[in-house]
Amino acid sequence: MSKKPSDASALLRGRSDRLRHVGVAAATGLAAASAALGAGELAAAFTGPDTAPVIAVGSAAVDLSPTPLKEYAVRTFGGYDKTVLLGGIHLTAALLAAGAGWLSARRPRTGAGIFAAFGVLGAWAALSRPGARAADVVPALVAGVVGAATVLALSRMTGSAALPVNTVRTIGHPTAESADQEWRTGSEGTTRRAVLAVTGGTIAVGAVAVTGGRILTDRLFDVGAVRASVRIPPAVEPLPPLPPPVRPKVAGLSPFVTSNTDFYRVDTALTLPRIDPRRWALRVRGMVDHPLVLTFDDLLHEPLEEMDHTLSCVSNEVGGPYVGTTRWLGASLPALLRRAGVHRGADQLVGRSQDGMTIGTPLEPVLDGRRALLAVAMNGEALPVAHGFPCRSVVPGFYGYASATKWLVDLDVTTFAAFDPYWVRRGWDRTGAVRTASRIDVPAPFARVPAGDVTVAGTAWATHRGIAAVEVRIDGGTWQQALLAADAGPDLWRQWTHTWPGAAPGTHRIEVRATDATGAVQTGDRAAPYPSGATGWHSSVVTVT
Ligand SMILES: Nc1nc2c(c(=O)[nH]1)N[C@H]1C(S)=C(S)[C@@H](COP(=O)(O)O)O[C@H]1N2
Ligand SMILES: [Mo]
Repeated sequence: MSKKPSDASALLRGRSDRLRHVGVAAATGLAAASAALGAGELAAAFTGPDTAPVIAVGSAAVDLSPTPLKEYAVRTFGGYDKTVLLGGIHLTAALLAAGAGWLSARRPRTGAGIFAAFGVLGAWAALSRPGARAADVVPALVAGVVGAATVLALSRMTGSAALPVNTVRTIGHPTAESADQEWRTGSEGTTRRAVLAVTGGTIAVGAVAVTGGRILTDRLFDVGAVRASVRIPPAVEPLPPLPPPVRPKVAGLSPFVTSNTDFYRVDTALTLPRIDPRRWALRVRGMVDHPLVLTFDDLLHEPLEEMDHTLSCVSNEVGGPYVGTTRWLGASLPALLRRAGVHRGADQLVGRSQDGMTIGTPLEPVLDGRRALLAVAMNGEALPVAHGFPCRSVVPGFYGYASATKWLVDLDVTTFAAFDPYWVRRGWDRTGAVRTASRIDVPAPFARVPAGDVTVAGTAWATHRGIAAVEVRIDGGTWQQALLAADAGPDLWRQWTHTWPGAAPGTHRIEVRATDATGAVQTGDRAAPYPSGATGWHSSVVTVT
């Protein structure tokens, strides 16, 4: 058949028309997804925030994602890694939903089947969560059913607006003109405008349900009020305030004690575990003579101890921000373990959190006389929810992943041979001892400073060993002793200052290295955080003007 110009324009019209059909079909998929997620969020108000489909799938994704990807996420997105993950899940869901909508224009049952399948996937993800109950599958299943039903209804409606069912059945593909005409008028009384209104309306209702469901869940599962009402007794022997000389007066140097709001947060929780301390209990079990169960009240009736301590994350890059100093208050962990009666041969203490995290600490150091806590407070207030309310462990000398279980519910006295905790299963070092680290805070990287004497200042830590010396060098020259501020104890970082005399105009590199109290000099060899903590000297490039 030869094509005349009129055929070509009809063809074009047909093409743009088909595009419009694809667009509408994709929109019905989005509308079904919106309705599905809305229904899922509303259902999660009954079963808990972590059972909402996106959260359940996201949490499963976090656990399944390979270590390099997790490391990349923490490194690249820092504290926003969770936002990026949830954004990614929403975007993926939107693309899949659009595809399912497009498919359902031709094959409504297949489209519906895709939504149902995602409901089942979400239910599986919810069940895979530690401590999951059977009811936790409800939000995802509800979402799947609502999504399938919505895509069926909408595709039927669009189908009848675009192509009368009998047209399709009897003569196959209608011509562009006839389709366009039907589309405009609708053979079964459904107009295109009505289809768009229903699709848009469904998207809007779904979005409102998502927001409403989240607000409702946050209200129903809020522990802010209980937390505010918790009265934490003072320490039996309160520590004196830290002496001012621990922090040199240099603008831009980090505060010696990190405020709770500025304290770094690293964990795998997409929604914070919200634990009502009245329903909380801590079990001590495993290789012990007397397994214990302590309520929050029991814990508060223990003699409480204070401990000043610098906590750091193994994922912290050289010079990075995942380190902070705080005054913890809590019950003595070694005292509790002694009461339980630890069996000979046990060499690992595994903390389990309410959200299923497992963190293993070598047992010997926990019992070697150092202070280690079941902390209930941080800087004079009950633990913030993000930092483990109502109780977390803290053992100086170890990175957080190997000592500082937040939302702690279970302490298992065991062996390294018998159990690999969460991060160890992912290849991280099972000991988790903090490496010596030092950081330049002042001048800030790429700062411009006037020529002459330049003040350099920062912090250094070798938790539980302590810092004996800090050295600074300029442009690879000889190492100069920095001036150490007062020592607040081996479990704390130590701040330092150094005067760089007669800095000349140009670009210069400042480097720092520390020596711990055992006399070991911080290595200059660069290593990534995986698998046992970053090494290498922090440096800062500045321009002297
Ligand atoms: N339940 C739970 N506890 C956890 C983690 C976690 O993911 N879940 N992360 C650990 C890690 S890797 C670190 S560095 C510290 C961080 O504690 P913070 O968030 O209070 O600073 O918590 C530890 N405890
Ligand atoms: Mo960490």
